[in-house]
Amino acid sequence: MSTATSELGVGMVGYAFMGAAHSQAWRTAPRFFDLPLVPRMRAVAGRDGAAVRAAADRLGWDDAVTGWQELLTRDDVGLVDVCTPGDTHAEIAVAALEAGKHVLCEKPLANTVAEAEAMSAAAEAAAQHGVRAMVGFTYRRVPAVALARQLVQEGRIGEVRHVRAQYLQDWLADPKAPMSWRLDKQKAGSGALGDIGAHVVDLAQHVTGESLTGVSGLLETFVHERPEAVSSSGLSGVADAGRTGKVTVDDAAVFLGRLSGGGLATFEATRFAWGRKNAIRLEVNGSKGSLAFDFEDMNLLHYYDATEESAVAGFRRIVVTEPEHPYVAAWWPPGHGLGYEHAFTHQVVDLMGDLAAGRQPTPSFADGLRVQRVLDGVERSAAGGGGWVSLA
Ligand code: SOE
Repeated sequence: MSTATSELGVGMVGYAFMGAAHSQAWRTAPRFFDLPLVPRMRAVAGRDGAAVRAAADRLGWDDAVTGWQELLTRDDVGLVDVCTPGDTHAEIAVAALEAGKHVLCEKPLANTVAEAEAMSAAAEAAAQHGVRAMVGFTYRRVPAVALARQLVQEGRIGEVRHVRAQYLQDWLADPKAPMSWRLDKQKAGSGALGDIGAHVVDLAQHVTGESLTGVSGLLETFVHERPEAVSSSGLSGVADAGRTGKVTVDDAAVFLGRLSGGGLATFEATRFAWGRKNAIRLEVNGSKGSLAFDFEDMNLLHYYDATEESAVAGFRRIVVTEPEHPYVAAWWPPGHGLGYEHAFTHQVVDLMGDLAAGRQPTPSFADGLRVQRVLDGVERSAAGGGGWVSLA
């Protein structure tokens, strides 16, 4: 293959927290992994000319442009990476697919089921021409999570009986923490439910290989008004003493569901769990054993094998840093551990491999739509007081 055909120009829209995480992944993936298709960081788009130029320099992009539409007409851009708030995902992703650009889009796929349906339809049409779309449910690519899925697929825990999934953060537990776009329904679609609940819904379905067939849930907003932010960085911001804004999304979501294989699942998503910084906890109990993961100890997977003699059976603590483990061989010697950013790098690695092979990358926009339908089901259930909503 010539050098020209083994490169893919990338254009990214947005350069805040997610844009920074994606940038490091585009930069790092070809340095640690032998990729069949090498990404080139061609241009980043944002509305503020000076800020986007500074971001391009800081994050390592060749060029900065002030309109995302410009990425669609550039010959040196073959993939558009959407790292903007949810209210712009559908417009950008559909236009990019129609322009023949592959798309990687941040999660949740969209703010509504209707938008997600349009995106999924656009992705299906584009796939006819070899143009691919993927949604960024990144935590699938944490090695311990990938190992958990592998063990379920190998039948190590038998039939899935329970999934217990939580995503706990505390960055909004202080009522004085300032407003952000993530608290605005117009921009974010929903609150904890879509921002972090979406991740655990995807993980539950991905790790078990099953689908949620119905849900019942409750949503709550604990703090309805907050100071506006004068500036923000990552998830924190500097509060404006004089102005307040209205929170129009949920602060927390609890819900339960049925899995297609007959198991039961419970979920909790909140930014009000003091002391829990990014606790993504997933426990799966099967007919022959259990698996447990907590992102705050992300290099570990706990495995209980119920076929062992009861006198010596117990949760085994697997340190997921061996070269045999998913993704790990490209990194450090055993025991040296990986972090949050590595999952983004693995996302790029898998995407490049799939594009080079002409395969559909996962999670696809259809998978993103499946998650969106679950989120919508929880919202409908909560609006009606918590009754059952079938997703069949
Ligand atoms: C905020 O809660 C957030 O940044 C999410 O939007 C991300 O998807 C998650 O990875 C970390 O937390």
